[in-house]
Amino acid sequence: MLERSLISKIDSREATVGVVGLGYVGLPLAVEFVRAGFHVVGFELARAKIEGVRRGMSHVGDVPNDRLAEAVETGRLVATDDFDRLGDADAICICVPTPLNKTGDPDVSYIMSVTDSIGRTLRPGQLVVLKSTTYPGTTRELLLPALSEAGGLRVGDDFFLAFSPERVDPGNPHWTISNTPKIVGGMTPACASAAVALFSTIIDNVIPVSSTEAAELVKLLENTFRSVNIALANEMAVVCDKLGVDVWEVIEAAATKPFGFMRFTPGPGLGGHCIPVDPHYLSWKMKTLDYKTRLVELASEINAEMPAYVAQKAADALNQEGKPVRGSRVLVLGVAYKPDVADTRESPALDIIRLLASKGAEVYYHDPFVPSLEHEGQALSSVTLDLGVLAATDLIVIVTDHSSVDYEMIRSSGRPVVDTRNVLRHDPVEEAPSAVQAAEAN
Ligand code: SAJ
Repeated sequence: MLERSLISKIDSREATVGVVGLGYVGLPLAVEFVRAGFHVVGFELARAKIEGVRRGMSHVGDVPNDRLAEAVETGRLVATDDFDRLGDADAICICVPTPLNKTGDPDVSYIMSVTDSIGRTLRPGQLVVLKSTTYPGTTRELLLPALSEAGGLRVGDDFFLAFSPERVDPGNPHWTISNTPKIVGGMTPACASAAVALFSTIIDNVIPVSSTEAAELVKLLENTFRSVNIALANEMAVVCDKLGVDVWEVIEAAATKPFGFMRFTPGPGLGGHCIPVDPHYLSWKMKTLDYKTRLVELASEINAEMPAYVAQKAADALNQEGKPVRGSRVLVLGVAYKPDVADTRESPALDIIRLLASKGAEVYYHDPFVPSLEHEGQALSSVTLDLGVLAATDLIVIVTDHSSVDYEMIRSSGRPVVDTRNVLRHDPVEEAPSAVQAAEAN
């Protein structure tokens, strides 16, 4: 029984774990498996990342250098671009990107390239776990045939195949790999058992579901849930703006409801390579089945419209000052996709910069986490945030509310501000009595 021998190799830590893709998911996972006692081979295409890992220099914010160096010093973490060594691993976790291509459709080329490599060295007793977020059916329709045809091995008997989504909230100090419940869907019960055994060595709570499709959909539900609720918050921001009501007051008041409400906040749009992307994997798959996921798609549209909405608010704010956009100096404060991370992928700030520049504004940015930025072929550098810079600024647009920024300086500069994150925290109750207070006063 190959399943049993694999599980005993996992339990005894004799198993070698392969992690393909040493990014924000793969590198933390590799380090956790080393800390659990395994030999880990990290497979990565980028030479710079491989060299960095070997030197104990982390390229992932959630993995401090000392933690990586400690793992390397055990002698049980190696990084390589030699994918022929995939056959050495008893268990392989695929943690490669699943972006959208130019037409907005799923790009599973990274998954398929790795799967082909695994297929070339697939041997009896190996477990393969796909972790990349993808559309339901990917594991069964793409990976299973590619691996089964490779060497005539039978899934569930000769090799094991599962899907297990990552749940990483970059920058979140509280929820870590080990204390975040892990969902696992096996192609067969034996596949599920092997995957549960593997992740149970590093995660407190591992939960099997009945199929790989169920596991794939769990992840898409989690992230689509966020996209839809963020879209509602964004639509409420537009509604409140048109009604002259403070959306932040409304949300904070609604959030006092102890049941049946979950607080989401409006913003300049959706960033990161998950929430803006993942819902499109679901809607794309359903289109192939002639079903239009209208709510999912509408939410994505609303979120995607927010950068243009913010650019318009900026133009309106300049207009209030009697200044045209053209020639005005606009400081974008924060370009990462969310606070206290350095990642600018899909960041709405990039759209806002582009839109304002296209209207003729002289746009520059400050972000303590992002020293430089590639913008339409131009290299932009983060400017120092000081009174001199602020005095020469016609408008400040707060796009990302990093906690380390001196907002008191922003407020005291007296410059006009479009605050998409309510970080200047004007308290609407202090400024003007709410309807409730007005009623009570009468
Ligand atoms: N955002 C809002 N309003 C909100 C919440 C978020 O505008 O109320 C924006 C953020 O500014 C950001 C984007 O949405 O631009 C995504 O934010 P996020 O908090 O979902 O952060 P991600 O994409 O780094 O991580 C998410 C995980 N986040 C949380 O669970 C809080 C989780 O959904 C996934 O585990 C992860 O993506 C992933 O890798 O799929």
